[in-house]
Amino acid sequence: MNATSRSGNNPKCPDMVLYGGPTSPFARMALVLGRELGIPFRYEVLNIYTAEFIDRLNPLRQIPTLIVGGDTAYYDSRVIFACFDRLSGRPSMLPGDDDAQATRIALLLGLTEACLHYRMEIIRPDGARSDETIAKQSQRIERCLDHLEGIADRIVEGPLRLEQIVAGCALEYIDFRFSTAWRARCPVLSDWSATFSRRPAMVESRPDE
Ligand SMILES: N[C@@H](CCC(=O)N[C@@H](CS)C(=O)NCC(=O)O)C(=O)O
Repeated sequence: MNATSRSGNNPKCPDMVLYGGPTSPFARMALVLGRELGIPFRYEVLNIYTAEFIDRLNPLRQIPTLIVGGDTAYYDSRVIFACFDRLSGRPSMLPGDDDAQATRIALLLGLTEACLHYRMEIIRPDGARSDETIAKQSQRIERCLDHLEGIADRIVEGPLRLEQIVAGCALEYIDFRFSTAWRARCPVLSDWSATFSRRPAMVESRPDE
């Protein structure tokens, strides 16, 4: 199998494997949620571009993919969040019927997706890169960050929940793949992110690169 184990695996539950990548923000969100909820699963890092064995289970061949019992796959990240939340038996970390919170999560996931598209465009070879796409994704990222700072109190207050995990991973991904310049003009989010990023599950899952 084209995958390597990562620290923090739990041998008590060999039947549940979460596949992620070395830098995937969506896989990191699922990993952090699972760890925070105390879900016993193994985490395997793979190169999604060569991991053909995944195709049979998840024809999208994307990460995160959760494999249960060796042959049942759950994806995408939102489905895995719900699986983990239900399996934990703990008070739910999902937004439930709080549509405003669900919308903030959608915004944070959209921000992450915009940053991923930005990154994929930036690394295309000379001649294939589209300045238009880069500008479009950059503007979307900046708009999302400004909007999020305006509603930051709603994100940073209250108990640990999926919304905060998605926010913490999304903001670090912006630092990692886009820019840290947002921190100067988004002080509430920036300060909160600096504290949140010290949680053990965030430290354990931080990309090495
Ligand atoms: N909507 C999916 C997006 C997952 C996604 O885009 N994963 C990326 C890595 S961050 C991936 O697998 N890329 C490989 C590819 O699409 O070929 C989710 O939320 O899980």
